[in-house]
Amino acid sequence: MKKVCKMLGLLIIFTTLFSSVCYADNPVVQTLYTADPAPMVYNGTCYLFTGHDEDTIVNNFYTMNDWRCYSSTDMVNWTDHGSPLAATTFSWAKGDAWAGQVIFRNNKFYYYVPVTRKTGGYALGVAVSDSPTGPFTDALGKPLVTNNGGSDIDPTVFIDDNGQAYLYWGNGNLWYVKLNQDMISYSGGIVQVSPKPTSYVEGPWFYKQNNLYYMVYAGMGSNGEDIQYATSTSPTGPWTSKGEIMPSKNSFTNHPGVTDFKGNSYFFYHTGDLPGGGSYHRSVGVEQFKYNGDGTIPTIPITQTGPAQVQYLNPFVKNEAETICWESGIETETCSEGGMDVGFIENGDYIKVKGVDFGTGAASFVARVASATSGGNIELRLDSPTGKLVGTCAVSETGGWQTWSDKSCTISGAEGVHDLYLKFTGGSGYLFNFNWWKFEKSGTPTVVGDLNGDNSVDAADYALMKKYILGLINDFPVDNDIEAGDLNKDGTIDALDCAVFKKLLLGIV
Ligand code: FUB
Repeated sequence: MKKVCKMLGLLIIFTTLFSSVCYADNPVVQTLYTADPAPMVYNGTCYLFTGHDEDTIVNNFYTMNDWRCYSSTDMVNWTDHGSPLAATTFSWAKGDAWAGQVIFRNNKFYYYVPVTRKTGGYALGVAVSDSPTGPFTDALGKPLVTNNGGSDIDPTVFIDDNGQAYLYWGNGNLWYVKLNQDMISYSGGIVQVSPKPTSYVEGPWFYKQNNLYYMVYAGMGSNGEDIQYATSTSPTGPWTSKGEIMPSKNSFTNHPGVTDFKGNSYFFYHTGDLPGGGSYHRSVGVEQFKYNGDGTIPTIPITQTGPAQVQYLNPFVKNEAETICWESGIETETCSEGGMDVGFIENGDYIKVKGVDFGTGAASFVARVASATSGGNIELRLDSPTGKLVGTCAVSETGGWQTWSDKSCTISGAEGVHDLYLKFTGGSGYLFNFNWWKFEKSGTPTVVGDLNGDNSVDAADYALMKKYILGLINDFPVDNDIEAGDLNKDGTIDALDCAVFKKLLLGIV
């Protein structure tokens, strides 16, 4: 995967030098092949669960061992959370981590997936976790649904306004059950949808919008699977077919995932568009769309640019190195400090982070890095891998690939909104690993909690914080709102910061 992305990076640099083509943002993930997208919005973040086509294809068929999780708050920069669930989590499963979906209920996350059974045939399992990023564990120790072993794949789950949850699934035919409140059992029998939506094949995605139920699915198109949809005024049909939304591209299959996020509607799909791509090496893409006035879905073109960014990225808080819009050459891996880090960095590799708001300017940069060799440099460039150099952070040996240390450098000329390129340079071989980064602002350092800028942290600041949480004010008198108000350092100002503030005033923290 590393080599093919590097080739694509070179191709894009070449194209950019000789034309006005922008750097691509689709496919969403370039570090590995992803398929079968399943978005889920939770707590102001869009989580994207995907399947994972392995680099090495076995028996010229889908070779899929685990699922992956990514998240974004701006729909262009995606943070890699690694693998929250694998087929091996199900002791009764043989493999084949095909298309699944996650939903939140009962203060837990439920992951519905198809796998092949050790005893033969496909079945649907359900895994559960307290966190959207996992790890998920098998909720039952046995399949949730075994119906028609050849066709029990691609579960989609939806909870209606009255609390009734539905699980639809199926290849060739479409079935559903009504899930119980516990989400790991169902009542009533398995119902086969008849008639099924026109040319239904697989990959259903079930949801409701403005009192209309939507069944988006992979149908049989003229050149492999296309995405079609049907609607109904009832969660159990009958379904009225509405036609094609998107064809397949460079892959026999396509697979839909639809969600609203921060007031926009998004359509996820997969293609074979990464270098080395194809039917068994797919990659997830995303497009923004608008429903027509009558609730119908327009035809959605597959683009390289993807959606517009919904909010700029704040460089003055800790940002994970694996928060990426586009990359060339790098890979991600599990980090000893938690989450993931960026590894396998070689000379010339880079990470693009889109739409970074430096405001009135950055003065310095700090990176959390580890290196077992002589290290290298992080060049901080604006708007392209060869763009304006605003700082160079030297990374020396730290004593091991997971022995982490902070390295910093001064910054000059980073103001306003830019795409940030973290370009890695150095000798040959792997240079260093990269966990997170952060810029510091020019000027007087912000006092955390001093929201009115009077150089003290007191009840007047707490009152401002409460007004902010209640939506009565949109910012604070100080310039560096986030830095001053984000007391728990999670990148946003919310009720959690208010709680920390209260403890601060009471002298508890
Ligand atoms: O990824 C394996 C299978 O291919 C999925 O379960 C189907 O939806 C199709 O995308």
